[in-house]
Amino acid sequence: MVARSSEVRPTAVRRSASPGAVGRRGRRAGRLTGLGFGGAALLVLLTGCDVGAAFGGFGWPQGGITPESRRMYDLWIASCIAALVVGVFVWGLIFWCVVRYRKRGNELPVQTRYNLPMEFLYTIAPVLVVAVLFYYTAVVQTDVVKTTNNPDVTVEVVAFKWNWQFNYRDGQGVDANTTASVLGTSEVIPILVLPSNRSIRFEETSKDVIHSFWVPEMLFKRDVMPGSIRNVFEVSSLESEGAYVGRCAELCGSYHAFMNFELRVVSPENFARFLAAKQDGASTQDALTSIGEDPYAVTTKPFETRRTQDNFNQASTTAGAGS
Ligand SMILES: [Cu+2]
Repeated sequence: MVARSSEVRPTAVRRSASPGAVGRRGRRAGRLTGLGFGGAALLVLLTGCDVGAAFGGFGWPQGGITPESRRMYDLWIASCIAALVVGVFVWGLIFWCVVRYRKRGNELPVQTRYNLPMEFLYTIAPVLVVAVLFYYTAVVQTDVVKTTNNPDVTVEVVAFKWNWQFNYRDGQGVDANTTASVLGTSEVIPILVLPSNRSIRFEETSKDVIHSFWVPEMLFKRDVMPGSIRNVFEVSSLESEGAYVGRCAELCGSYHAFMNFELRVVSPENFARFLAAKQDGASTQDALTSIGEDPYAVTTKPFETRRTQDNFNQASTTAGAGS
């Protein structure tokens, strides 16, 4: 009976059933698992040495100047490392299978079906990976869009085709008063002066169409909506003093690309002096000069619209005039 039943079994099955083969497989599986854990441990060690900087931020902009930007950056780097760990594991399995189970003859390989542990693994593992990524994304997002009741500075951002106005406010919401204002023109880039190491609340509103307030070093942009919608966001601190270019990141019309401004981060003392000078009626340029800052933007310049009489279509003007 035993002899008969062993005769109908495929050769490969008989081979795998031998205790020696099981031991070898066990050792191989152990080695693979060890390699996987070793690789993961190496990556964790490398994380301590700032993997992000070594790999150019994996495509994410570096040099953020707010705590929020650093949290988003860390989330991105951790997600990339997690993806790489999974990727290396899968690539390893693929190449191992290609070599281990390459065609050696005409014998049909073992046909494995209904391997419940494997099916369980490749159903549960992706769900776990997505759940972990979702959890950390939700935590970071909640932190980034969080607003507080008592920010140190509140500034109203007013966008219009194609420039910006920045109003320093004495409180929050539409009912607060503007205590000083900076307005951009076609000739002068508006400079938004803000203090370092203070929490800043931005309240956005548009006079016409949808714009988007974007300072690349904040690694954050938010649409500026017309009407009653008042988009609000906060940064808990601007950590590095300096000048940073700001842009409109929403295609808002012909001169959208020219809609730049400059964020100038100064010390809290200089900010107080700047604001006092503005409230005394000084121009933005004079107020900037009074605190030892460059009076004009240094990161961008007014664009040449080239809208002169010379390049204006005279023929169409004439035709238009007659109608
Ligand atoms: Cu715009």
